Amino acid sequence: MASIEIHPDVEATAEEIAAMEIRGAATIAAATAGALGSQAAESTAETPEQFHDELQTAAQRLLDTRPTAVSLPNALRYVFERIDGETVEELATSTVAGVDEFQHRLDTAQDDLGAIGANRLRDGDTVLTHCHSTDVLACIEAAVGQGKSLSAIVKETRPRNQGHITAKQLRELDVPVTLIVDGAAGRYLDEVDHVFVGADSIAADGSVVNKIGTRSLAVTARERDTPMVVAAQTIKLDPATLSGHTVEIESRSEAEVIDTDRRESIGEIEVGNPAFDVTPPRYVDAIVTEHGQFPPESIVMVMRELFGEHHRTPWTE
Ligand code: RUB
Repeated sequence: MASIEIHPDVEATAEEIAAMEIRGAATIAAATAGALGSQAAESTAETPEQFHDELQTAAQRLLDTRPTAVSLPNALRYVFERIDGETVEELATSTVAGVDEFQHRLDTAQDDLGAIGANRLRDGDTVLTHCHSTDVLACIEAAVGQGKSLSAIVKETRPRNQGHITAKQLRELDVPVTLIVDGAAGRYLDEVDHVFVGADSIAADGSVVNKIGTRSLAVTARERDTPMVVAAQTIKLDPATLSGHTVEIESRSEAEVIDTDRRESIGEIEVGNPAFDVTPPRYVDAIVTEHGQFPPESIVMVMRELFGEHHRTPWTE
């Protein structure tokens, strides 16, 4: 049997996702689909069977990078379900068309979601953000586009400081930004009108998996009656949770938390670095998607409609 060649774009994309040079659930999805497109467009397969093997191997390489954002398997699922044809050429053409369609839908979904999220925001409002979410920024950008004047409190988001990216992009929108350390969020919640966060995965019961620190933010926001809004395109819905699977929480390198010298100077310690946490639905006021906003408890209906009862993993079939 001929050896399976992974396209250099797939390898590069996988390495960049693992190293978080490509990060954030929607961006990971777009890059994953693009890499699969390169694999298909420049396939060296001589038979349809080899083509399928190539795509499955590429998909597995991409899946092995980060486990939590369901947008990655959802991107693969979308493209695999559109692969069709008798010859390698036909199979490649349908794959590339599926990738183009997926990427176009991602853009459209984010625009539609942004327009819906913007309706929650009033002129003069202050928004508190955690991490960096393109879905959240789409809501703020749409509100600014409607002429609303907003300001933002931005949590730095240890250990990787994705809040710095959020702060920069908000400044590009001319939104005044106050950058705070994560532990200061409670101090500011009385001054803010909404907390807006993104999601990496949303489970069938409406639990929201997002960057570590989201849960404690949500609990404190509820205590202050500050609305907690999750901006998440439907590719963040995890169909595997319909059949009882749980979302795997990525644990990242201890070196992201503390450098070796500092650590050694402290003495014998353990270091934990979970990258995400789970916010129960009771702390979430609304999930804003491209199809409208939903209370978290009813997101299961959207999930069933979009994915059916049984989630497939076509890259293993
Ligand atoms: C990113 C993160 C973001 C979601 C949503 O984590 O938790 O809130 O992925 O982002 P990391 P988006 O930096 O570890 O990837 O709205 O852009 O999909």
